[in-house]
Amino acid sequence: MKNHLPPGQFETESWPVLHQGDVYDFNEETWNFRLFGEVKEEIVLSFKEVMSLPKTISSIDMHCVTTWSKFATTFEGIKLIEFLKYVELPEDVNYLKIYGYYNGDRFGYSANLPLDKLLGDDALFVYRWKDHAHEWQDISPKHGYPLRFIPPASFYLWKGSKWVSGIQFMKRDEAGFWEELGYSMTANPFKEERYR
Ligand SMILES: Nc1nc2c(c(=O)[nH]1)N[C@H]1C(S)=C(S)[C@@H](COP(=O)(O)O)O[C@H]1N2
Ligand SMILES: [Mo]
Repeated sequence: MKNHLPPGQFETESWPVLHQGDVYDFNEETWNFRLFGEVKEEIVLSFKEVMSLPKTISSIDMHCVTTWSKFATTFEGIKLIEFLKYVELPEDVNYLKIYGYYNGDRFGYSANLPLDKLLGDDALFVYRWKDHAHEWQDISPKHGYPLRFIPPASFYLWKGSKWVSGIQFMKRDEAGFWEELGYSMTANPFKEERYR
């Protein structure tokens, strides 16, 4: 796969850390993953249940809206579609919000995304990574331990919630944390969709 730098971005070898608020302190006893919103029945999965889902290894480019891009980090994680097997969705559910921790609230951060762009190997809830300079290792607390979302490279990285807590299924597109503050709903780096 050829590396492709979106307009206004520069390549970095390092993996910068960027988020609002404090770092989530993982506790397996209280951790769970909720599937809710426009679903026939809400589901709550335990850490063990989530970690027993089938694994996928995938190399994904990351593009942060603050202009750094990191190419081809290899992640191990769980595809979004693995979670779809747990819920029955009405036909007109086309959007979702992926939630994550923010300052004491496990659902304080969120990002909205269109469901049809998240059906591949490059929409991953990840827990391990490596790259050409690093061996396989756990996602660190600052990068989202124990589980964080990495969106396909056709979305800026703010769509990748760290310390994930659940997925809300929606019939209409609704703004998440940064989108409410003026960032793009669609967030395609190749079209430079930074703000709205
Ligand atoms: N829970 C949570 N997830 C978050 C954020 C945040 O503030 N809180 N920031 C987002 C932004 S703006 C970016 S660029 C990426 C950065 O991920 P990284 O620190 O692993 O590079 O995380 C995203 N996920
Ligand atoms: Mo960001």
